[in-house]
Amino acid sequence: MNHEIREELFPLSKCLDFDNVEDVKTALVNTMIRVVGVDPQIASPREWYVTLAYLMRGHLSERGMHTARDQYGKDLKRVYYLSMEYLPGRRLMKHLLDMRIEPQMRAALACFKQDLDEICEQEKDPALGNGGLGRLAACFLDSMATQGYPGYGYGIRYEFGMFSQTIENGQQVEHAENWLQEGNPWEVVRHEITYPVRFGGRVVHFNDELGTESARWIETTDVIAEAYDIMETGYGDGIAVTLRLWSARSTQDFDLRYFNEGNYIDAVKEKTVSETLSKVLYPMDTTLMGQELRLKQEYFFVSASLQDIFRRFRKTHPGSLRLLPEKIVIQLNDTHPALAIPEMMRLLLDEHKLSWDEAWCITRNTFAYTNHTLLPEALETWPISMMQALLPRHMEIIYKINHLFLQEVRRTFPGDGDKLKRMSLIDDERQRVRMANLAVVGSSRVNGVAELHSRLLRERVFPEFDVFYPNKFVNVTNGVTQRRWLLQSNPPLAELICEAIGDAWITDLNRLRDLESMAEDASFSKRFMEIKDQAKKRNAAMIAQRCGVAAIPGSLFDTHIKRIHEYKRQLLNILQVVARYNRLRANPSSDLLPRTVIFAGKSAPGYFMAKKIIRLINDVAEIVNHDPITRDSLKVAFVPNYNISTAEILIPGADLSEQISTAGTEASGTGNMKFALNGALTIGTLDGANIEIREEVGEENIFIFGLTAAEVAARKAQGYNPWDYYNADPELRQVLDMVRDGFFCCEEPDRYRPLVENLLQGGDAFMLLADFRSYMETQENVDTLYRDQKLWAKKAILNVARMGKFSSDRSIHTYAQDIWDVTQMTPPPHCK
Ligand code: 26Q
Repeated sequence: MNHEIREELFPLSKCLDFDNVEDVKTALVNTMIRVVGVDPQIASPREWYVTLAYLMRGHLSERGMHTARDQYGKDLKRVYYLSMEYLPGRRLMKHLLDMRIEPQMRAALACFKQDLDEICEQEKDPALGNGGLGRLAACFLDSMATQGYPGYGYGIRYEFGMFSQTIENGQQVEHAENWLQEGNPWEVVRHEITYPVRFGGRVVHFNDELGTESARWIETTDVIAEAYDIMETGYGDGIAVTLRLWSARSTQDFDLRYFNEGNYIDAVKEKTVSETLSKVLYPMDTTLMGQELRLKQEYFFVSASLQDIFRRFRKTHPGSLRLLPEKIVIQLNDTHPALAIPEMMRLLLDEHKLSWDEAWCITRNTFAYTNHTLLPEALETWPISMMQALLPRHMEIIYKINHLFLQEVRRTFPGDGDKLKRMSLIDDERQRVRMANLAVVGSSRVNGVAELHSRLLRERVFPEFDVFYPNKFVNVTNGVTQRRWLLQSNPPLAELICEAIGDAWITDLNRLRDLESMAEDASFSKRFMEIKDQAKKRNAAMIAQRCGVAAIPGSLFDTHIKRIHEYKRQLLNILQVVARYNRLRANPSSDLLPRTVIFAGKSAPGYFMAKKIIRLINDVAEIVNHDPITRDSLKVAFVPNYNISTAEILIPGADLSEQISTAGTEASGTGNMKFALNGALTIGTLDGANIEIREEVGEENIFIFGLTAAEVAARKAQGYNPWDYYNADPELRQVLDMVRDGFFCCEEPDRYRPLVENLLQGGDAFMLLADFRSYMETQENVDTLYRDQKLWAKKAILNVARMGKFSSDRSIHTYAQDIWDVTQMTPPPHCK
């Protein structure tokens, strides 16, 4: 392909000068009239939002073309990030900040009597994910773009994202999240980029002309995958990363003409059945197993993505599939896209007629797999019968991969039948396919997401694989993008930092170290604390509006926000709150430090215990917030519908970050990093990335409590008895008795009996009782320190200064070096 001639014919050169306010004004008016079709004289804030979005999208598209031309021209190796979830947050302000044109845009809008912040508020927050894993994918796209890596994201364009949550009578109620109802101005539909995705049918084997055995997958039911692109440029607006989301479309339109009148309605029904594939995100962040629709979603997305990846590869390397691992790498975000491994085998074997050994060599060297969980019950498995019915050819391929793999294992570990059983891709007893084992065998690298997690993965989850594949397991500690989690979510703090040390930290977070010298500077500390105070006021206003709770002015804002899960131990926190309440009531004149305890998070709709915990928090809030003895020194708020946009307000406005999972259960956590970056101190266990945060900030600047992962394991091995703690600790006993006996729910005294029984009779799987006393004592240390505002400020500033490691830029550089083997591009020039 001759790019130079084309370049001449279609130069990417004349575009809008965003620094010229008059030009921006003209462009806005033109876009509104010609594209949105609205008269600017009467436009609503929403119509202004759509106008801005289209204007920016046009620019992003131009950046995308520059990047694509560069990548094709230089034949660069590409990274494909496959993730079932993305939580990118609102786009508008992000792009204005990336392009550094926020002031110009604000000024242009002011001329039209419009307020940029109000306009930004119009945007729906795309909730195409559950929690950490989805947000990580979004941080990674931002970092890839900012740091200039040739990357693409693939995912599903769910019509209904994560449900929106309200709290009614203290309980979670789920509502459909119809985020596309009013359209999505950031996406571009690619009607010409569609692929068929096949399901069901059967496989026939035959010998081809050359006498080699071939397989054909026939009599399938097909669905069409249609591409929607969202462009992402990073800070400085240099390089673009495309996020391509697949939407399911029926193939049935074609068949309709063959149908007689009587079958018409049924034919349309069929059509809607195929289109349910991209209808809704599964709102659980562990595998509640066996939903056929979920398996179909996984294959749908994987099959479309691989067809697209192959198409792009063949454009530049026709007929040389052996080059694939040199030119592309596919990162699997957990096992959800692990079917990509047998799918690539199928394409290479059945469609490209490669030999098994060649196909396997290419496949294994193309994939890498990130694991995000240690909980054994959260490892994905699928019933063989379901896979057999839906993906018969893949099932054959998986059996063959397994057969050859186990043969090798047998040679290395002769006579160890148990080991073979554990390593098998098939769980014979339960008749299920183990997706994690498939992903490990089919990838060149497997990584955990924090040091401890990666070590425990090797020691506890995949010990046999670790011996068998000595260099396969690596660590890449998670990170977060400072562009969203400081620059965008906390502008006053970002500005203070820029004034003090310049703006290099925006793309190189290690530069924050320069703040260390200001930790004891009186005027810097003062401004730092004023900014925190402002952020708390903004936070308090949001909380008042959203849940009607009045935060206590000047109190310590103690914040626990994340998915509601037993292992994350929101229950331990609320038990601590009850103990605090009891102390206040027992001693009303004590000067216990005033606190506002803030919770937010969603429970999986079918997760009984998590839903009880939400209700308990709300019931406790109801009593505590209205008790005249305590209401001025203790407030509890549950903020409904936690999402990226609420996190952007809650995190800057927090003093204390709760990261209190049972040691050895939280893979990494990323909220912990966002809080510390905004100057909150952490109270946490030695779990996930908390350990590395402690290493960075120093143990005197973090509140660590509780058992270590090793101690948890030892205690369990000895036989852990929660009653020992109940009997030995009167304060704990009083708290548990109150919850169990209905103190917080007089109208239904047994409401929380199951929660307490789960702890006492049920064995307390997450060891809340074992850690309770240590947690209480550490919370007292928090109170003591908070009374010394100067010392608190110093520690908070040191936390910010020492967060350099936790930028997703660092994570991405590590992936690029250790796993992907890709290099940074130089940003193409900006047009003027
Ligand atoms: C799988 C199959 C069927 C239905 C749902 C799922 C499913 C969906 C989402 C399973 C897991 C998830 C999400 C997991 C997740 O968010 N894990 C978090 O990942 C973060 C980023 O690495 C870590 O920081 C957190 O510690 C981890 O909990």
